Amino acid sequence: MGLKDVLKKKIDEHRPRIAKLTKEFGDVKLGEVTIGQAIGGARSVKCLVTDISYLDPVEGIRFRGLTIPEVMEKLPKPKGKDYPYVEGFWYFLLTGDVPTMAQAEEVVEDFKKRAQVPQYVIDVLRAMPRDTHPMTMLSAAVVAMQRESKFAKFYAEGFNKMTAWESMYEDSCDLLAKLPEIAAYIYRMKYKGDTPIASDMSLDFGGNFAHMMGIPAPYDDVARMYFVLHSDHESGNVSAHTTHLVASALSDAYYSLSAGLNGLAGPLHGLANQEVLGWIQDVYAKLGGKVPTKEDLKKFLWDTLNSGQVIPGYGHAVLRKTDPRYTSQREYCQKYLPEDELFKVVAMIYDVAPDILMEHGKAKNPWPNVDAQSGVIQWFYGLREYDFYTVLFGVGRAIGVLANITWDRALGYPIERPKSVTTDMLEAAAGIK
Ligand code: CMX
Repeated sequence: MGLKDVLKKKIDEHRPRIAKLTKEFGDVKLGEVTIGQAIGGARSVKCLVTDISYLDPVEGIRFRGLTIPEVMEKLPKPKGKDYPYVEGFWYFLLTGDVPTMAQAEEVVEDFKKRAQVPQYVIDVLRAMPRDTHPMTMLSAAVVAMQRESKFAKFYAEGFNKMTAWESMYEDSCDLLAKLPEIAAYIYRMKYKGDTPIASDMSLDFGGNFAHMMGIPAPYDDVARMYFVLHSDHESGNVSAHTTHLVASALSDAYYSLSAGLNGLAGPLHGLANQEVLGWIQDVYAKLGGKVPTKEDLKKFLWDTLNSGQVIPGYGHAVLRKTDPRYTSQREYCQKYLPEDELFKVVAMIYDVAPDILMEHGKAKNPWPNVDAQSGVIQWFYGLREYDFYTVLFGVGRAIGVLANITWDRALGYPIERPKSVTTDMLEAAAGIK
């Protein structure tokens, strides 16, 4: 059975569970909402459902029940490579089944048929001023392709709730398969003297991306690792939630992903990895262009905090421990670039920042998140244009959010519409008015 057939079976099995919960247990309470949560970004309010990934505050992310090391170990890898096929990971996120090598390779072949980027998308990119942020370019390229949407056509021709997921799945595969070429095109056009490299259809998602970026091995494995790590972080983060929210209006995958990418472009979310590297470089330059002493570094961190800035790459809205995505990349650095000066600075920040953040007393989580490590690896392999880093995050994040909106349609989730209240109402609830 191919991926779509396996997915259909899973959807048919899953639908009665949701129907039963809604019909018979719809009134069961999951929690209460406080004034603090209503004002404070709905932190910890349990009102989203996803089976693609779950974020435990202490343990970190599990994809379909597997930890990051388990995913990296169990999923099929291209021959001679250390990290799994992105296509196999897509299979895994959609179905919850670890694919066999043959199943993963079937998706690799399927993606190749979907991968060609229409010329008008290239024209759209080329028409934009070259100093446009690459996230703006990525988002624009995605929404420009909306005319390709099979879901939108399906809706226009007479919508059927039971089969709507099929065209959402088709759009998601079409879109995902094109992202490596779009991202690499933006990179080569914007930063490498407008020298795009043609796609090599003999390669998988990660391999072809590295090839089109013009960066030799092991960057293909770095790309696979990076895309898997950044794919999903349950549903409440800005990019995942935005994509889900927009899709809940029956907007198609192109509209929805483009919106999610715009959220990812914010400095408190995906843009943080660009900010981290700029900040680390600043640390490095200001402290003499060498690995600083711990004392100098501590002072620099305090200066950052005292000037009202956050320490980028540290803290998290849900996590309360070191992010396993950070750990995974740290292990990569320890293996492949232990002597790299920037990695040494990053490692030293890890030694001193948590204590300082604890003493500072504001951040609920003083530990690093994914963004504190990722830029250093990219820098090491020559990808030094750090405003591009969020684009890499965006390609990875697309895997998770597209899997989610395919399931959203499969389970017929309704349009999202939480209720708002006024400040007067809050004061009345607080008994002060
Ligand atoms: N440095 C300094 N102060 C920090 C901090 C940090 N790294 N992290 C949180 N704080 C501060 C907050 O700004 C907030 O201060 P105010 O009360 O003055 O507003 C206070 O601590 C409480 O915040 P929190 O509840 O711990 O964190 P939030 O859930 O509000 O925000 C996050 C989470 C990630 C936005 C925040 O920790 C932050 O700004 N970190 C730096 C940016 C970053 O690394 N973002 C990447 C997130 C990863 C991802 O995108 O998945």
